[in-house]
Amino acid sequence: MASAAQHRSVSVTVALAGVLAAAGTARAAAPAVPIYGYDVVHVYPHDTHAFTEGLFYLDGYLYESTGLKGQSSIRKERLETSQVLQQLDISAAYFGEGIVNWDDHLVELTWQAQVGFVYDLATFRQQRQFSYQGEGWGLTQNGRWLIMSDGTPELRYLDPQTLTVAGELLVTYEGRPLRNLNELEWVKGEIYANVWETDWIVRIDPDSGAVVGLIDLRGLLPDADRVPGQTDVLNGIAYDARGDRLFVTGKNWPKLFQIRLHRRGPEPAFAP
Ligand SMILES: [Ca+2]
Repeated sequence: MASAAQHRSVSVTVALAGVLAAAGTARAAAPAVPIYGYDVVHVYPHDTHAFTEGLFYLDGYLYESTGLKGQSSIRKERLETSQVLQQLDISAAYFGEGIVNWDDHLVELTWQAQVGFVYDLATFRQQRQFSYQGEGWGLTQNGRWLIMSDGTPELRYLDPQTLTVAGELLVTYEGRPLRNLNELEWVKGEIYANVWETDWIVRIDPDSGAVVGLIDLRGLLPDADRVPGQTDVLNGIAYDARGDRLFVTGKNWPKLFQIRLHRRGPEPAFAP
């Protein structure tokens, strides 16, 4: 999702404030949603010109998509060095969004063009395109379905063969729809989603759509690493299931982090 759409940022900020306020007031009535902090396990370099829109890990490599018209690409990278081993630049007509692997393919969404692309995973050669309604934001898969976000509280389940909508999941936080779900990752039976323009990732129960965990990534990228006008928001979650490694980064961030989550108790620091 484009941070260029600045007109939306105010309402998003208000929405997060609502999320935070709700957490503070709802504890008396219902068990609070667990909050997770993080420990940094490793820090890797990340391209400060990569406006990250999609990220996944597969067989030892990172795959990343970048956005912005004229700067959109899909890349295969070395985790340790961020060296780009393979890159396909996307037509300037499209703003690249989420990517995910499916079999020998790589599937990509675009933001507002209502067009997605299927590439050969090994060569990045385009094989077909498909269409969908609304916007395209994040993309992941659970071994059965592709799961897509579009900025609304609804996640779409796509048939990976036909790329048509097979179902929808309404995501709620303490009973209320939660929008601005951005980059996605399937992690140990849950859907992790960046909440756009925040430093929070929500953990979603894929059966009920309820947020069952909040990951607080405030402070992950130090202020000293932020370049005004360049460094953008947290976006990008990848999971190495075999090694149980969780990676996160952001748009134009100089670093990509492997993090380990730990449960935090309710505490005043969660106040907005
Ligand atoms: Ca991802």
